[in-house]
Amino acid sequence: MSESDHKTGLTRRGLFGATAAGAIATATAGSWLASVKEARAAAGKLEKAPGELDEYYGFWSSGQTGELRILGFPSMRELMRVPVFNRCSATGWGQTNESLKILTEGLTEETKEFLAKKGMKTYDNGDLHHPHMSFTDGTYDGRYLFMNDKANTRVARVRCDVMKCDKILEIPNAHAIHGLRPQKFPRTGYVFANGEDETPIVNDGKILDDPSQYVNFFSAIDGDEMKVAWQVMVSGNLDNTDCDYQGKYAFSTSYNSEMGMNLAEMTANEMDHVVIFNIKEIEKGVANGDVQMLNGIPVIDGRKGQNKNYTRYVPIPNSPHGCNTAPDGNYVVINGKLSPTCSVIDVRKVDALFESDADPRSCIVAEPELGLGPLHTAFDGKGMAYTTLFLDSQMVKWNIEKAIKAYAGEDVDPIVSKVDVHYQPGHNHTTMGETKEADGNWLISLNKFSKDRFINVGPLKPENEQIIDISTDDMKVVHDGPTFAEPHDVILVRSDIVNPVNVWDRNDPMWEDARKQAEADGVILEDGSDEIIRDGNKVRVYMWSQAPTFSLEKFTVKQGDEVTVYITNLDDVDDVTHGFTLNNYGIAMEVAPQATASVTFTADRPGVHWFYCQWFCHALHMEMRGRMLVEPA
Ligand code: RUQ
Ligand code: CUA
Repeated sequence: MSESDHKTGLTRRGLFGATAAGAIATATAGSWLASVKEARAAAGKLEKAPGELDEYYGFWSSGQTGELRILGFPSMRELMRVPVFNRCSATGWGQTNESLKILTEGLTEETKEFLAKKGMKTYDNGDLHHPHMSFTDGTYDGRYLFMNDKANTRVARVRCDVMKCDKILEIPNAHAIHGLRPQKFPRTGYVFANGEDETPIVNDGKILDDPSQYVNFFSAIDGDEMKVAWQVMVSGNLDNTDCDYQGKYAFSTSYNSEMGMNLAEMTANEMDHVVIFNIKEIEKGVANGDVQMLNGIPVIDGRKGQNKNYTRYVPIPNSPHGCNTAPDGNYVVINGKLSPTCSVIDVRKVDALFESDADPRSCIVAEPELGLGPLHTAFDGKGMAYTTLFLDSQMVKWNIEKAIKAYAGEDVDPIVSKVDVHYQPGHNHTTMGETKEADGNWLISLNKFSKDRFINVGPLKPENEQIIDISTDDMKVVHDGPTFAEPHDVILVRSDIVNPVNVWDRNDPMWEDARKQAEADGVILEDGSDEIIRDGNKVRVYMWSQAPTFSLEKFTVKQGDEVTVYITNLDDVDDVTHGFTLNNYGIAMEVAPQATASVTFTADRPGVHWFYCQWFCHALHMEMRGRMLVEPA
């Protein structure tokens, strides 16, 4: 590519066709400078002076990185990364006994066996798409965050009091959990989770290339217990999901109602569908035993043609994707993706589908044509909807009531304005936008491509996130920020709703096992006593840390011993986190104030091995170290 090609973006045009050409056209000459100035002025509202706190928590997915990220919003300062499905070198997630318990206890026996054969205890990767907070009465309640793993069919929960993952559940029967939403009313309650990939009901290899026997599963997880409450078998695949504000229905988009196995087959039909799940009817069916038990889970048959009151299939134009309930509680917006439209379901018309066998499409009250590639919609709580247009690289603002009028035949244009975003937006989100407390302050666009937006870092580019001021009708992009793979989805939560602690509770369930073991060994974790307990070839080393020392300057074990090191951080001062890193043993863990962390390993390398604290905690942090002496066998 020549220099001039680069400047004019010809390669982009080549790659992205008309879409990129549109984006380029807007970025020319004087108008561009003027808009930069305007954007700067508006961006002032985002800035936070040193020490100034943000009004919102942003809970970000990280896609294929597998972690949850916490940002201050609107300043976009990254505050924390919470390891969930990934491994974390800083905190020891995936290595400490506490995290391994969480990462393994929710796996199916079959998966455990499969992993054990590879010498693994759990998966090392995940694909975290959709983080959502628990609800009470239609708004966030600050208890938990739930999130999916598309890669290995899991759902995880993060405790908002400590911002750590405390449960991970593999979802049996289903394959690839994609869409996920917590029940909004009366509370969470259920966490609804879509299975995206179709497979045989019993997927043990007896049925292989016979798609006519493939099904898909919709799961309702009990968010308090973190157990699958029930599943519904459906026709077609399931993409995204959301539920109503009445506690009656959940909605899932299906981009492959054809049950096709390749691109041509998957996009063959003019119409796909949304599956509507009737929660009360399904609960009744489960209670009455109208189920088959599959891997210990009651499964309702809600496939097309069952003619029971569990599900309804509403035809929707080709390949719908996002599914978003408006804060007024009346409308669910289904985003067209391949169709340039969004379909608006009126929740009040859904009863009739179940009670009177009304035409399934009778619940659709609007289908505005918005632009190319509508993926997700956000709301301001004032009757406006904001939809990402992936192919057009735009955000479109539209009026829901006007769209309804236009659908009814009135001559009104629901589209208020469009703004270019850079480039190819997927999810978007407004502040509190998926709750009844949507406040209409800010909109964020999570863009899949950054291309030439930043200095070049090689063939793998960052994604790009943009904040849009929606206080005026002509939306203004007021912030660009690169981010690593991949800002799939985000929620923006008013900061007063989230109230984490500064110091751990000594009796936290997180180290209940360590506490029990210490008790059995006659050790009291919190009184600062250190002990080395030998139990055959098992050695348990209990020590505590207080800046800038470990209670043991050395401990001795024999080559081949199975060693468990328990460390309790006796500091109870905000932000004095210690760590334990054992050199050349591949071991590191975080020990936050008043926490206990433990790690088990085999001391198969003889010699002197220093351990040190890897969290800078004190002027004498470098001196916070000790030795493990391993006697040769
Ligand atoms: S889906 S980019 Cu995994 Cu959230 Cu729409
Ligand atoms: Cu403790 Cu560094």
